[in-house]
Amino acid sequence: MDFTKWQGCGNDFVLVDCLQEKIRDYAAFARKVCDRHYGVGADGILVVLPSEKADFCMRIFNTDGSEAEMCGNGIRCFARYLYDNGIAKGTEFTVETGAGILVPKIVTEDGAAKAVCVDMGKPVLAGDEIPVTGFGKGQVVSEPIEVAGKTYAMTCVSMGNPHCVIFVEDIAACGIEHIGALFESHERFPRKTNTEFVEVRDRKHMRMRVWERGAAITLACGTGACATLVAAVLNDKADKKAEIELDGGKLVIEWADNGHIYMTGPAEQVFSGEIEE
Ligand code: ZDR
Repeated sequence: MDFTKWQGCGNDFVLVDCLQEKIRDYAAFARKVCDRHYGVGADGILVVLPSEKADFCMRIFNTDGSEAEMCGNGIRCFARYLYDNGIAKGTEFTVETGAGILVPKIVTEDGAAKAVCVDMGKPVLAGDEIPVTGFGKGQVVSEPIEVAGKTYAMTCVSMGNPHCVIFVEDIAACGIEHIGALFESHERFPRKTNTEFVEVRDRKHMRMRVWERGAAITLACGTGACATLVAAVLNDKADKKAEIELDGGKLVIEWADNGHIYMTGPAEQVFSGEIEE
């Protein structure tokens, strides 16, 4: 089957266009192709499918085969694939995801795609919808969570997928490689969680590292950057528009007056290939 390999801020994906191809077992295929030694190597797979409710439908599977509701870096790659190959009509279209119908817009310069700005919808803040146990319908803002004998202050946000944001003084010393997995499967998170460790530089700049559910440390996380901006605003640490610096690049995130989050950043095709399922 034909595939293309993409990256957005170094968060990388194998994209299969299932308007043309067919994958029999998504989970097994994701585990196989995402493997960096025995496969193509990626943080997840993106699948293009037809939709009855929107122009297209996107599904995403993590390296461990689990399905995520949404993927911020992924949807920019997904959108650029459709635009660059003339599959989408125009620069703006609708995509059905596990986080509802989202609207990516290709930002062009002299007709060529430069970046993608995605209307990511409204963040979900009710504890039981994120989901985080113990807060009912209330928000989870700077609440204590104990991990490896230490108490952290967590702020939780769903962008369709669950995020737990932890503000730290020194990101280099936060120990993400040891504690990330403990947050991911903490009993507070019935569907597990993505966790962002964030150092606030000033009200318009933050530095973030992510431990992704089902994929471990990755170079970037689009939905995680959106969750970070929301968490920083809720804790009065940042303005409603800020630049978030990830290991693999920068994203601009805005929480607009209509309540929607807009994420702008790059998406690039790296190569194309063919693989057997
Ligand atoms: C974090 C992510 N890469 C993005 O850019 O939003 C999404 C990947 C899915 C994530 N690992 C999850 O929610 O399981």
